[in-house]
Amino acid sequence: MTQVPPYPTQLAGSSSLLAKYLTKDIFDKLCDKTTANGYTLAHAINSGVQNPDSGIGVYAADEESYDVFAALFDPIIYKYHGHAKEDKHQSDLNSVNLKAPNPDPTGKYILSTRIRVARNLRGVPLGTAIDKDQRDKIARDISAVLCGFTGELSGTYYSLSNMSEADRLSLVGDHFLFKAGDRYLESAGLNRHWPHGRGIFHNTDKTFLVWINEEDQLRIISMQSGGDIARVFERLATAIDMLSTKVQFAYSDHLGYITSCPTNLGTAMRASVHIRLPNLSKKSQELEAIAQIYHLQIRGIHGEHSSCQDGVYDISNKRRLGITEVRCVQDMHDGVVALIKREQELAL
Ligand code: ADP
Ligand code: CIR
Repeated sequence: MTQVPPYPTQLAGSSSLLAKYLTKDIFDKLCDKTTANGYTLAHAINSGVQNPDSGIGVYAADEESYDVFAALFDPIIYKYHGHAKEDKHQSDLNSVNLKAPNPDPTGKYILSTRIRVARNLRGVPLGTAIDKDQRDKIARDISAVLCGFTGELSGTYYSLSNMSEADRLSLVGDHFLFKAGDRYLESAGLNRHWPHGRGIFHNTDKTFLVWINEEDQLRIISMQSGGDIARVFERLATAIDMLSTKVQFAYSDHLGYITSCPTNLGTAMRASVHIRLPNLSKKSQELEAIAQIYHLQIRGIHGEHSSCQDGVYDISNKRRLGITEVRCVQDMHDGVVALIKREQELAL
């Protein structure tokens, strides 16, 4: 008989969505449930239990996790994305529908623009439950597909196992590569067998990059200096189209692209700028208010959970599910236009 874990009392002081929605009743309802990949409630909540400072605190192992643990995941998804159980997701990667002239043509505020999507393969467990052979196979198969790309997207695959420490640190420092040792991912089981099966593909200019087997099996990234958001989106859409002709991704009509963290469901897209806002940085309530109106998330520029330095922020769309990719980027664009306008007013 499987042993049922006790209710995690460590959540008492946490403000995560896990702590908010994992009542004793929900816990009792879900604590003996398991998905076909052997994923239990204890696995799904471990990150939030071990890291009480989590914002969310849960991870999935497969599309089935979102059904089996729906009593916990549904309210989290609704709170984060405003997407209800009966809602459907929609996709639109057509750059013609995006109205995003460069908000900063003189380059005074926007340092760089980056848009990424997460993808996972249909029928393969997510990184939280994948085994070593399955992970290695993804790295082999996907890098082979990417190495067949031509033109602007042609590039090289670099495995993390063979990379020198100096090269790795330089790629991380320049914002191209994921960091090692994230404690939220660690306790979600996403760092198992590190660094095996992990790697990065990129073109010569490092404007098109694909992370393999980090938080999601693929993170497809388009980025460049400055604020030409439309160009970055167009490049990403082309790359996604090309990959989609070779690989089948996990997708549902309700949840869109299936990802290990529920915040990434749907478009799985985060469109961001690194932007200098020295005056607004002294008025954090105003900054937060604009972010809320335009559905923006504010991060520091050294990745998630990093803090702001010298008035430079990572500003991105917060919503990803139940809205299209074009809408995600439009949220970010329109919010950035508003932030720059206010920054200019404050400078007068
Ligand atoms: P993700 O975008 O995959 O959710 P992170 O917030 O951890 O994850 O960011 C990953 C890396 O991408 C970090 O090094 C971060 O600084 C970099 N990055 C994010 N947005 C931009 C941007 N607009 N310009 C340059 N680098 C960026
Ligand atoms: C957390 O719960 O804080 C981490 N597991 C990361 C959640 C996703 N990131 C985010 O919403 N900023």
